[in-house]
Amino acid sequence: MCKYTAKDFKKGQPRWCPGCGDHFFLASLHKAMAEVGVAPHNMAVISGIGCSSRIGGYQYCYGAHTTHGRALPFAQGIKCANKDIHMVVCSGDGDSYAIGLGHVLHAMKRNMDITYIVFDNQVYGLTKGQTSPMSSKGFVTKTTPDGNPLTPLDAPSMALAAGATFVAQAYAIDMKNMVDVITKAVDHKGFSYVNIFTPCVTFNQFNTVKWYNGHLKKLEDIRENYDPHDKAAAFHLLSDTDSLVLGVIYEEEGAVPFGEIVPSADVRLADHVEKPSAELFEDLCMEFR
Ligand SMILES: Cc1ncc(C[n+]2csc(CCOP(=O)(O)OP(=O)(O)O)c2C)c(N)n1
Ligand code: SF4
Ligand SMILES: [Mg+2]
Repeated sequence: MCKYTAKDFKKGQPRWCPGCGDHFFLASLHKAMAEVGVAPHNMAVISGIGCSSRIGGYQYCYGAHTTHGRALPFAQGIKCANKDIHMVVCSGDGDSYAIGLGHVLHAMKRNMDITYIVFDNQVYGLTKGQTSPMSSKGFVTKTTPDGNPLTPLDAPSMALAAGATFVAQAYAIDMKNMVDVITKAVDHKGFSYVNIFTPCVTFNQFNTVKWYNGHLKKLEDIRENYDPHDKAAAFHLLSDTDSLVLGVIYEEEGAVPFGEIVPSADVRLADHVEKPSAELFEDLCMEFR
């Protein structure tokens, strides 16, 4: 069996600001995929729109940089065509929790075998610093010049309530912990959701590295003998920590993925479609040149 390394997934030069947390996540994703033993040709990274969503172009595997808030519908369609592909969906906090939220809730409930990563920098980065649903109360941005009057959305509790079967959080700067969390998420059978705190060093001077170091708590430091299969304990943990906790918060035991609930979806549509002739395929390609 061929063993892949993180280097096999590397492609291109990321165009993120120096010091952006997204650089750390990218390196960790490649490490985690190599650890799980996925071949690049069996993996797809689908993203929405945002600084974070540029990630779709930075690895050697299948991928698509889709439209704002719509990465999950694309990814679920691809999973229907090829259920065997390892699917990683990457999105920003604006992409996921603002314009894309309806899709997020239904995807969590549907439980397709997809790993869903949200780069949560608590701001709209690509459009130069507007308030997002995850922005901290008091954060001064171009859209809230007197400070954000609202408290951030409690995304992990929302995920639990929506029926997500794997809920975790990580911090981009703590790469060791992040690789561990992503590896577990990819191993999970069903929809695995990971919210990653990642500093936006250019447009978020509120949630700085210093702020994260002072606010984020590691699960193992605050709970002894924590049972991630206990949903009530997961809700309590999130409530006790204002959801600023890192680690695997919940994993449903014996979760049944969508393909087993709906057996007709457990096929590869790609095996059931007539393949176009070489001439027709060439004609089609010409249309898009
Ligand atoms: C339909 C639509 N509405 C708005 C936009 C403008 N837009 C592009 S990215 C973005 C928000 C990005 O924020 P986030 O998802 O948090 O990603 P980040 O850049 O912070 O990584 C917005 C509003 C768009 N591209 N398409
Ligand atoms: S603007 Fe913020 S999120 Fe975007 S690349 Fe720069 S630091 Fe990263
Ligand atoms: Mg953002």
